[in-house]
Amino acid sequence: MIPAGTALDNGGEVLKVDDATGSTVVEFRFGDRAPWPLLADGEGYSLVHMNPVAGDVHHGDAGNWRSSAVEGGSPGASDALPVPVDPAGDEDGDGLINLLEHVMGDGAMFTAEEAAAGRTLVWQVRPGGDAGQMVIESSGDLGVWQTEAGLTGYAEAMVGGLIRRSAVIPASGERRYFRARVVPVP
Ligand SMILES: [Ca+2]
Ligand SMILES: [Ca+2]
Repeated sequence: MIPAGTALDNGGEVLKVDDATGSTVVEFRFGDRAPWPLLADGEGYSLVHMNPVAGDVHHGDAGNWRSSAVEGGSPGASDALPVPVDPAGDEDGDGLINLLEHVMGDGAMFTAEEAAAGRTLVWQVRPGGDAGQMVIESSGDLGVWQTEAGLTGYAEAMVGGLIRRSAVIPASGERRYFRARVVPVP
């Protein structure tokens, strides 16, 4: 238990939970820089583990955490959205499968804009859409795709109940394509 009046460090720190017999249940470090959820870094939102019942939960992996749906989090309860009954179906007939819209919201916005910092990818995810994980991939030829690791300047804001994320694409002089892929969380 964490004593009242104390708080986790907004700069990230090691968390260790022991059980009554003193053996360690979990020990990991959380961070406050992307890809860790930026809204949980002093903005009032909680860090929420997206798949806490899985056998191997990788607490130290930023991709398994998200910001809470509302400020202050939801202590004692889950704020996860109901898992789509038919993940591969298209309930509203707009060509986007239910799992994609569960994770990225209706219409699944993923676009590029010109910003002061340069060409910027902008996308949205639904807080609580935990049945899938969004991965950004890039390609030079639309044939071979790889997980994009070169984005910089991550930013995050809550807009209309969706988490709006953006990241700057480093200028390379070469044509690059980006796509968002949503993979089911087992
Ligand atoms: Ca749809
Ligand atoms: Ca839709």
